[in-house]
Amino acid sequence: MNKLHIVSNRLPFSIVTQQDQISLKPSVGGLATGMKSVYKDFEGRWIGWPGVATEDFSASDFEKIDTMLQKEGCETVPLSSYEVETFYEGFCNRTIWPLFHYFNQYVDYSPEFWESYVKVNQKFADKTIEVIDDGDYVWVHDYQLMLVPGMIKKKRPDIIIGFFLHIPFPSYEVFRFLPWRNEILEGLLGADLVGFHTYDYERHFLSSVRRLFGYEISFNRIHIEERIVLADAFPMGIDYDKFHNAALQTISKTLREKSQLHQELEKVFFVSPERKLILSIDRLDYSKGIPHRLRAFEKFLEKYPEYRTKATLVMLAVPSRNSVPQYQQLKREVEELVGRINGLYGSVNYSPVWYFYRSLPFENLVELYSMSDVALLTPVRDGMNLVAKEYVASRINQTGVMIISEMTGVVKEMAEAIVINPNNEDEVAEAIKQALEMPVDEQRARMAVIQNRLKRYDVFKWAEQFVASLKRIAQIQRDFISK
Ligand code: GDG
Repeated sequence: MNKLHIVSNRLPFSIVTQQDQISLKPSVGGLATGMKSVYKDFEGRWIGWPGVATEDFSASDFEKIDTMLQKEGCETVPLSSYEVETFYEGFCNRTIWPLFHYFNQYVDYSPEFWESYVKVNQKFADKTIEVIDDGDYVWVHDYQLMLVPGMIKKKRPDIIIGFFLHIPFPSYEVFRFLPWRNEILEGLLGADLVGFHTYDYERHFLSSVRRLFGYEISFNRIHIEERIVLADAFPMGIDYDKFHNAALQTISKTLREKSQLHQELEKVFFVSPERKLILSIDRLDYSKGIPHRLRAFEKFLEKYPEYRTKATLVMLAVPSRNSVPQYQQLKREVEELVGRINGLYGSVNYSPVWYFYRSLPFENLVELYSMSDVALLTPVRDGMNLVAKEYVASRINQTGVMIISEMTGVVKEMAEAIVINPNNEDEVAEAIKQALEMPVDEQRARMAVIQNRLKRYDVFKWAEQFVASLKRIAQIQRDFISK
């Protein structure tokens, strides 16, 4: 049996310590859900970091963690706090993340970060090489591990490797700023299949390969001496049924079963039945365009005073990367804007913006999705944006309107939504009005089309198709060598 091993920065479990007892908590993110379905079938291992620095535990506790993870099919790559700081918070989140999201002015090109990135990628590659048997497949994930495919290929040229990038691949004119652009491309080209959310990212990648290395490229095949590398688009889906079924349960709950948040939201409609909820959910990240959204909402209230008591923006900002200065600055900016809007247009009975700076349990997330009339998502750059897909999956009676930024990957699958440029605040303000006034028939017609599309291509299909392509490329590679 050929196994498939998954390599990602984080393992699909986090470590929980309660009263000196260490336990594992499964992650619920999109990647973990999609991958669990494939890696169990292929009997492979999951190689990754458990999310805690080695110094945070005694050597014996770390061994315990390692053993627990081994039992779950995982191989641990331990990272010291210096590595967490320079590799993860450094090169990943202060170099690659801003550059690939077109935030040039935020990029930190410290050579110390780069050196750590190389060393940590080598650790991941070495651990993977230890577990590979002949004929196995490897699937490496995301921007934290772009050198890993090349490092594995160097030692095991016979192994078929896939790589998937979860964030945008920027245009060559941006990518070329990176002092280590050649090394990153060489790393990626160690894979036999390089996957992206959209065709645009694939195109940018191919153009960087052509311009930096001059390799011959026919359609999406890159010819490198004795082998070829295939680039392709695989738009990531969500666990559609999970969200849909949870939303079904939410609307059928009796009063006693309802969460406190659910009851609070219902009270609003009880007091003012005409009130509409506009939902905004993201990690607090500068790529998500949160200040743009707030300014557009402010403009909307300024321009259409009749909505001043009728529209509430429910904004969930999930804490993220607090140690990076730009994230601290963004938090202050968002809080100031929320304060300004509430100060200007709020009254005893009405708060224009309900702002939550925290992460909510899954149940509450689905309640927000299913009770909001409009989803307002305005990233200035976003690889995909799974929140948009989750909102759609949670709309049981097919009402609800999606306003989505044209700078996201998800927009390619949502032509029926209201598509906006997040930098055009007047356009966003008009879109809010259009969404709030959209006739129910039109809402249903648009929503039904998007729902059908997302239901068909869910996260399981996504993983299945990537793996099927990986197997096809194994054959193409063999044919190519025997020619
Ligand atoms: C990266 C790329 C790409 C959010 N708040 C809570 C919560 N969430 C969950 C959502 C969703 C996930 O987090 C966020 O996913 P996104 O795709 O929207 O954004 P990123 O975190 O930036 O993800 C992105 C993605 O990778 C996948 O390839 O789409 O472009 O940037 O699943 O549900 N979950 C819970 N409570 C919260 O408060 N439980």
